[in-house]
Amino acid sequence: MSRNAESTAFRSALEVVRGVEPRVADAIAAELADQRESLKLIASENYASPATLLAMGNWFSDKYAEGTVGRRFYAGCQNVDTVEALAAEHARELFGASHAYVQPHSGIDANLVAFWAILADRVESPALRKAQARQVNDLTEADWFALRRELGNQRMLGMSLDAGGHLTHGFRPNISGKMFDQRSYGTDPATGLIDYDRVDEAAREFKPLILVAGYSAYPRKVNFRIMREIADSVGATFMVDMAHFAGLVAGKVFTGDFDPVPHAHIVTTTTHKSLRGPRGGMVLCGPELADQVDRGCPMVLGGPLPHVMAAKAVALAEARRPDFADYAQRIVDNAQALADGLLRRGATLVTGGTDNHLVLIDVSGYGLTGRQAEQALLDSGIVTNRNSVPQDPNGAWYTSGIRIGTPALTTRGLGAAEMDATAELIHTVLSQTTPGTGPDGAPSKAKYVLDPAVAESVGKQAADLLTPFPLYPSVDLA
Ligand code: DSN
Repeated sequence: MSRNAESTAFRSALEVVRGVEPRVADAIAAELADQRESLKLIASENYASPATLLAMGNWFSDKYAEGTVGRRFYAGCQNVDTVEALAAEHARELFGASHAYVQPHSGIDANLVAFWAILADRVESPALRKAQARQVNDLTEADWFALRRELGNQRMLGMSLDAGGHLTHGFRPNISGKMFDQRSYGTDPATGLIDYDRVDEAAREFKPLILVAGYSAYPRKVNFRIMREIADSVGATFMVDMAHFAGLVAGKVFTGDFDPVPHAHIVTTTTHKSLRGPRGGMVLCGPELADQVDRGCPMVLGGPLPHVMAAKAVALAEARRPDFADYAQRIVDNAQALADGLLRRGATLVTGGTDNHLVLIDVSGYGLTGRQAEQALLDSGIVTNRNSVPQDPNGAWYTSGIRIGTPALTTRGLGAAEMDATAELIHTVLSQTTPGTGPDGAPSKAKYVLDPAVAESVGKQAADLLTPFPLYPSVDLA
């Protein structure tokens, strides 16, 4: 594809939008400019390819397609069938899964589909069986009451939030925490690592219906073979949410015991993080759960987004190319170079390093909260997000951690030398920031003091670091 074609495509699209609402066209162009200028270290973000982005902006957006391929509730879905089938085929081949469901709009949606499929498969409820057999009209009020009672309060065991687990794994601010009776397993306070013996103990004591593995802020690999053995020993369904590290599975950096697909009964993911696709979700499973998973829409989801499924097909095709494996390995090499650079400069890292795409800095070593550190880094042109650390004394709002990840900068082409330079910039900002005080002079967890000259100098260095690695070099909007 020539660079010219990509520039023409995006320029023309903006021109058309500008003809109706110029402020939207301007905001789209400004977003590209902002992304080009910032040192993006948000572990869950990336840059999708021009082909992936362009596959989303079209008339597939106009089509309703509830149901699944070949079994729709609307007529005229033959082209939607084509892209949905292609996306599912690429997903199955890429991950070695027997079934792929590519409709979820996001990670939470994918998890809800998985929860529903597991409940529907596992919970003993005659009323549910009737409902599943499409005999809904035969259900009495008492049946419906029993169905709700039997589905409610099932048990889930997942990784605790402050150890890096995710809200959607049964935590109260999320619907999953209201649906399930949840317990969590943490990490070893000395090493920061998952202690599988403790997970085993918790599973034996709690006897969950679902054991969940997966994380959004744990900087290490998880041994899914051991987790499956634990699930089997208590008769739990083993679910893995690989949203953060799906790209590392796709790129065969995580193989054997660390590849969730052969070990889990069901795997969920987003498609836009390390996998570098469009915003969206996906579910992979074996034949036992496939039928329930395929009921995701309209059971759990609103109408599928065919334009996003088209983009998923494009991105998954890209991830099947040999160069994606090289990309995935470079994500981890970069994270390790960043971790090494921070450690050499005296930073404290949760677990002492990383073997995936993310690094979690405990900024209490710099005398800061996560919120202070996040804002000071942002002032200096470095985009990160604050995150709890295990047993965080500052809670989930202020936190004591900064989470950084390398998928996006690796897409731009930055390598080990630039990661070391990035570590220097982060360390400079954090070591020169001090906690501030509130209006009454009391210590504040949000206010901070950073010399604007330092922020400006770091911002300039960050911009210089990016100059040799233009974002979307094929796209010129001028
Ligand atoms: N919001 C994503 C993240 O940043 O990790 C996960 O939901």
